[in-house]
Amino acid sequence: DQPSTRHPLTPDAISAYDGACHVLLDNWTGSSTVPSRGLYPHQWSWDSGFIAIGRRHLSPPRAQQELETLLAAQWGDGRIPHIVFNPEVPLDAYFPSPDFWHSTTAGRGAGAGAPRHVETSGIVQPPIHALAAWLVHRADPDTSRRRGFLPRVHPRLVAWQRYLTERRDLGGHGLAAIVHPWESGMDNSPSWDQPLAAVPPAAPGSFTRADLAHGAPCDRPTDLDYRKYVRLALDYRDHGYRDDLAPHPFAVEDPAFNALLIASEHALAEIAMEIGEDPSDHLVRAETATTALRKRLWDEEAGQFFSYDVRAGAPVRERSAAGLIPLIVPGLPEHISDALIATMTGPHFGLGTATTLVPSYALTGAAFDASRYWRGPAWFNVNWLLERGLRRYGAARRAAALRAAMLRAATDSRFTEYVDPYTGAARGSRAFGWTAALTIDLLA
Ligand code: 9YW
Repeated sequence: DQPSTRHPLTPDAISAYDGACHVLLDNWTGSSTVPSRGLYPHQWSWDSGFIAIGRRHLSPPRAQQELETLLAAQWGDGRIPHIVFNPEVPLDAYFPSPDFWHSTTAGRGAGAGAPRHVETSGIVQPPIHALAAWLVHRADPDTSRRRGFLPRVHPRLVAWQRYLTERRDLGGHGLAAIVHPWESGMDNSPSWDQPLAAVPPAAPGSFTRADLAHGAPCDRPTDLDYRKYVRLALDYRDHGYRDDLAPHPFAVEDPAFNALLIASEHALAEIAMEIGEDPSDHLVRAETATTALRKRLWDEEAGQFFSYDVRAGAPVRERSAAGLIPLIVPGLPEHISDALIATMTGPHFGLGTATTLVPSYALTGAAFDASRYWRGPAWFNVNWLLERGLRRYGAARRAAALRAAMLRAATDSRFTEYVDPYTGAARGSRAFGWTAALTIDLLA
């Protein structure tokens, strides 16, 4: 973890803290936290990572439980599913529901070792978990040691990272590939338009979207996007979620996903040392993946990382904020960290000039849309990662301004899911878990 400054408790800070605590209390189910009561009523993988990072300041045992509830749904092959379904929630509250994924059905999830005691999805989300576990431990090492938290989660986190670096190295260059846009956590990013182009959409009317009951259609992915998401997920399911059998027509190396993989490998090294194990394997793996990230995804001329479309054998030259997130990776050469900060604050992302928060996609990009989900709006988890990256690479003044802007936007919008990057207007659902949790982390 990087040193963070202690911040004064102003009346604004107290009210932000209070509001954020309420969201986390309201969204707690007894064993984990829902991202949002209406729109996302189950447990989501990377949400739980961010939420645990905020919760560690309120209740280290609950932050540990958040991660352990998720890890209890880990599959035999090491994957951590992107959704763990709450059996008490009606099937029609969220699409795709357990009767779509069929994780516990023989011939479906069973072949890849899906657990029998709980219904889950069959795809994954970005691997923030080892980093989250380490930060949760650091918040209260005594409680963590007394409860045996790290020795319990370490083998599961190792299996998760190995699943990604071994079974998901579909390009063969030492990076993990995502096989579905939902796996990026940035569902409808313009970076997926090209790799999705040849995917045949599922038939219109073959499923019912539940998300439109909770959000404005112009803030959400389109129907055509959803039809492609459904097709990819069904194909994967019908191959038993087996990475050795599934054809994976969508296979993309995403810089944000891989940056979190690397940050988590560094966290595993810290965890190994804390529990008396040898960290060297983790450090070697982190180093190897960092070299692959630079070789394969860095674009010197663009001053940012791009995704790589494994099927097309070519980079996707769309300026997504995912291409800035490697700023969280330790040990980048100065020319890369300088270029990332210059791109973030230059005309493409406009931080500090056109915007106060980094948009999810470049303001200058042809597909930019200030309202539509991951095609322009600013998200709190992305900005939280970038704030850490700015601090890591010595841009303390910029980091402080970004932190202040995030706190303002989070409280003004009642902890909304995402905001219009120009106006700060709230978009998506309110009382959103990671927005509240990361507010608490920024204030702690
Ligand atoms: C969906 C829960 C998830 C996030 C993703 C976000 C969205 C699910 O919500 O995906 O139904 O579209 O894109 O990052 O984890 O908050």
